Amino acid sequence: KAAEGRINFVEFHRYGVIESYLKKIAEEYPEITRLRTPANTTEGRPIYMLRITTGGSQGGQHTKPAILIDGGIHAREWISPATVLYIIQELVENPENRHMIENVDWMIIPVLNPDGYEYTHTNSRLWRKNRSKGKRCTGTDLNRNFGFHWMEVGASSDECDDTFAGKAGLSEPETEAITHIVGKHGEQIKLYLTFHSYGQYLLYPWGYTSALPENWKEHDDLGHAVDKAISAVAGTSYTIGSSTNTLYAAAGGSDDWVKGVGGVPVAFCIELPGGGSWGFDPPTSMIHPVVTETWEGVKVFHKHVQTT
Ligand code: ING
Ligand code: ZN
Repeated sequence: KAAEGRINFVEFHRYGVIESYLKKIAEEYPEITRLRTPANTTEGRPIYMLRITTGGSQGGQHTKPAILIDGGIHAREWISPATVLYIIQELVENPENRHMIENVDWMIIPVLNPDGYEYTHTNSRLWRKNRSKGKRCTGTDLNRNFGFHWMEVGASSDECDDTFAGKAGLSEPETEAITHIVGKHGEQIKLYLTFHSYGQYLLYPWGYTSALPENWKEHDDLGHAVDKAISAVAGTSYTIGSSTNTLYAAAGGSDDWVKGVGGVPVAFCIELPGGGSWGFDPPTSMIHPVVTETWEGVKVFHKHVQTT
């Protein structure tokens, strides 16, 4: 049974609550956590990255394989930050999972787009982009802004569109936060997971082309193993394949950049289950079932990194 945490999974939290939780656990578990602020947003909010590993700053850290995880690239996909927070809670607060932080170093950003996330709470529930100002409209789609085959397909150059790719590749502080982390720890990072919603897909590169990466079979086998673990809980099943061949072609996604430029061998974009009238607004009663079943999949991802 999971340890009692300081955050709950019966409601979607405002950024301030998430911020307090991260600070509290970083304070309470100094031997296994480090809280960093890799960037600030255009509205001045800090983006947080929690690093979780045993051994403190000396023993082990930097030498183990690492897993990089982000959530909340898209503002309205609320189940994503909830899922990533649950992963943090399990890794930090549940002693049963100690082995998972002993042999792997975790770098976790629960909300990459806090400006957009707050805007979906205060103004417009279905906002997708960040909140950087343009001349006529606001917001860049962070998952079209990464600088690898930027703007080649499935992205818009009109700043008023939901898939506006930005003034240039990597023009935004949020995307820069990811490239900075990967630039610094690229060799160590063996797996990247980016959580989105919705549709129950385990997507691997590429998004910019229908061609497949050299290690597509590793992705495909791993995806099927993860699906098996998740579906064993309550029957939720995922479709596995490359972004282009399974969903649609779109360049500038984070997973394409992390693999294609960052050199991280394995990358997945996980489209969590949907719900509610728009798909992006599952009822709060769905949070606990989704985050707990998804955690079973994360265990399989961890095992893969540990044994390869
Ligand atoms: N889906 C992703 C999107 O950014 C994706 C899926 C990513 C497709 C990259 C192709 C390439 O559109 C959601 N839900 O955001
Ligand atoms: Zn998304």
